[in-house]
Amino acid sequence: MLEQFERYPLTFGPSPIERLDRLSEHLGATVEIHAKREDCNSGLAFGGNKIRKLEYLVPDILKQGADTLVTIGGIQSNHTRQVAAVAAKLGLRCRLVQESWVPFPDAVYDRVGNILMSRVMGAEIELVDRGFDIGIRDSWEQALEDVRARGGTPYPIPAGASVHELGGLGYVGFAEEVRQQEREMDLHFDYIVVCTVTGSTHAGMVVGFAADGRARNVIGIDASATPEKTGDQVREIAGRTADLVGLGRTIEADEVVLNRDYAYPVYGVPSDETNDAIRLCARLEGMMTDPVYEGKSMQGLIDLVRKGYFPEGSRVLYAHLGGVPAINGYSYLYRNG
Ligand code: 5PA
Repeated sequence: MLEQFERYPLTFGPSPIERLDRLSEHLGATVEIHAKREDCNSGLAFGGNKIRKLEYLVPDILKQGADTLVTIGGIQSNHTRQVAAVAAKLGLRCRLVQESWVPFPDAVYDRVGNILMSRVMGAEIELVDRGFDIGIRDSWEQALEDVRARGGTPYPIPAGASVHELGGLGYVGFAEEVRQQEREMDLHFDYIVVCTVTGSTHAGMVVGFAADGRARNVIGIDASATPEKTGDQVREIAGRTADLVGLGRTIEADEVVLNRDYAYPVYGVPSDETNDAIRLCARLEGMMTDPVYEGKSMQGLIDLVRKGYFPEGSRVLYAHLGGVPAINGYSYLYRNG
C-alpha cells in the first residue's frame, strides 16, 4: 500500500519480534505473548514510534526546503526528543514547545530523560505552563511564527506527528512489516496491543491490518485519559489514511477499538497497577516500560490476559513503542525499584 510514498530510512530495518515466555507462563500460559520492539528500532537517540512515522515526513521536509523542525509535547515528550534527533541527523534546526502536560512533582522532571537529550542534541526548547491537550495549540503556532519572524523556514510537525497528513503512513508500514515477519516466522498474530494517545500509531495499524481483516484485533489502550478526543482523532486519521493509501474502502467506526480502563488517574501519572505491571515485566523479561505510555498498555495487556479477554491459545503481539527515557523523570517514585 505504500509503494507510492517516499520513505527516508531512519530505522535499522524491521524491528525485532521477541517471545515473552516468562510473562506468558506467569499469566497461566493461556496465550503466547510476543513483543515487537519499536523501542529498539533506531540508533537515533533511543528510537521509538515517532522515528517510524518521521520516515514518511522527511522527504516532504527536504522537498519544502525547511530549515527548522517545529513541534510540541509535554516536558518528558518522547516525540520531541525523536524530532530533535532527526533534525540533528538531517542538519536542521529544531524548535520544541514543551508544555506542562503532566502534574508530576519530581525535582528532576524537567532536567533528565527526554528533555535532557533534546537539549544535548541542540534543540531550542521553550517551556510553556499549560496542561494536557492533544489538539492544535497556540503555543505551537506562535513558535512557527517566531521562526518565520527570525527569517527561518519552519516545518510544522503537530503533537506526535499525528494530524500531519502523512502521519499515519509509518504504522501502515508496521502492519506490512508484521505480515512479512509472520511469513518468515511461520505464525500468525491474533491480536495486537498498542498504546494510544495522539492516535496515528493506532490509526496506521487499523488501516494496515484492515487489509487482512484484523483491524478490530488491534486493541488500543488509551493512555490519554481523554478517550473521547483520542478515539475521535484515531478514527479521523484512520479514515484519512485509508483514502491516502487507497485501501479501497472506508474504515467503520467499530474497527477502532480503544480500551479506556487503564489511563487513570490522569495522563502521565502511573497508578499502582501500572507500576505493578512495569515491575512485573521488568523482573520477568528484563523489558523496561515507562509510566506514561507503555506501562499502561502493559498493564492493559496483563489485565486482559488475566480476565480471559483473549481466547485460549491466542498469539498476542505487544507493540513496544519506546518511551523508557521518561522513567528518569520519576526518580523518586522508583527510588526503591
Ligand atoms: C507515545 C506518544 P500516539 O501518540 O501515536 O497515539 O502514540 C502513543 C505513544 N508510546 C505510545 C509512546 C512511548 C509514546 O511516546 N507520545 C507523544 C509524545 O509527545 O511523546 C505524542 C504524545
